[in-house]
Amino acid sequence: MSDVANVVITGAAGQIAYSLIFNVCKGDMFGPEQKVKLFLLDIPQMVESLKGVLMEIQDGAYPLVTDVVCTADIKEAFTGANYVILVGAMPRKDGMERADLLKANASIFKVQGKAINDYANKNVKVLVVGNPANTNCLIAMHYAPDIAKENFTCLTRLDHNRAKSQIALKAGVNVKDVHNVIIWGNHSSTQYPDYRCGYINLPGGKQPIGNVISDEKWLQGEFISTVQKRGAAVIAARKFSSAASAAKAITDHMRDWVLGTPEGEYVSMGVPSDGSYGIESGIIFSYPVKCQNGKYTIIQGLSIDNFSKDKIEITRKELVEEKEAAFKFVGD
Ligand code: NAX
Repeated sequence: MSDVANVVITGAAGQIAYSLIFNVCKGDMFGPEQKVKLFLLDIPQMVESLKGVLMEIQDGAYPLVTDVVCTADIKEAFTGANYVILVGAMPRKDGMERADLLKANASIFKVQGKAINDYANKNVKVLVVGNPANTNCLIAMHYAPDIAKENFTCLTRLDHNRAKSQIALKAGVNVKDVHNVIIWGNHSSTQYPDYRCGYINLPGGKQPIGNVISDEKWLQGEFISTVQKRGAAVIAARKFSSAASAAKAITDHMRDWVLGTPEGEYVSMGVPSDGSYGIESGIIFSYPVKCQNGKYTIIQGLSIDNFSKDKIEITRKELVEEKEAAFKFVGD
């Protein structure tokens, strides 16, 4: 990494970005020594609003920030990028069918994938957040054939963090003591939050989650549905979608990818499937991974019981359907 990392954030005038940008400025994402040049991209109508964000970055007096570029020009934003965080997307509007949403976003992520291919650093790391995140990531990756596929990921860390917190609340422990929960599949309500490989650090040593929480009905029912539907629950209560927690999850995802995960720790990332756990290649699937030296590795050899197989199949099937629908709109 050069002295200064070029970091692109799209949807930079939106509500997630309003937390995320300041996490980056503070050094929470790339560490306390890494200087950053920020490229904040939004649509032309929002560039005026970006100027307000720029003033707040200046007023925050962050020593790690060397420069900030606010733009609606995709070439200006992506040129020389080391890290690209694609947050901006077309939101679902009233009366919009799922197919309309896929179509609108497929065109956005096609253009952005091409721009990453043409202008970004060849080692760029890309995280897609805008929904439908897995399929948007697939589209962007498809249109960036000169960039290694493993450099494209999508965000399921918010779901992962939600799962950890639900387990911590139920077990009455601090969330830092909950480890190795897994989110499998799509960042949607078909995702499968899986506690079976997880453990909790207790004063007497580590214990499987299933030994600490004896309520199996909860683990196989309410736990899963609470995590699956958490986004909708936040909207119902707050009238806006998750923002600060999404920014925290994006920061966790990028930090772990770049700086590495602790020994023995799994985190969940949406990554190009490679046949692991019977998921065909050609979709972006959330797996348990560990990260070292800027690369992730899918954790292999976990046992998958029949209950889990069924859950994983539901989310796999949805991703294949989304892929087919999205590629109808963008061609090959
Ligand atoms: P906002 O509507 O507050 O902000 C989105 C911003 O993106 C707007 O400023 C808009 O002008 C901009 N934008 C739209 N099209 C663009 C384009 N082509 N290029 C650049 N900018 C563009 O949404 P926010 O709450 O910030 O959420 C952003 C996205 O994250 C949404 O798609 C949302 O569904 C998704 N989420 C994904 C999550 C995940 O875990 N993968 C969790 C949180 C969030 O729901």
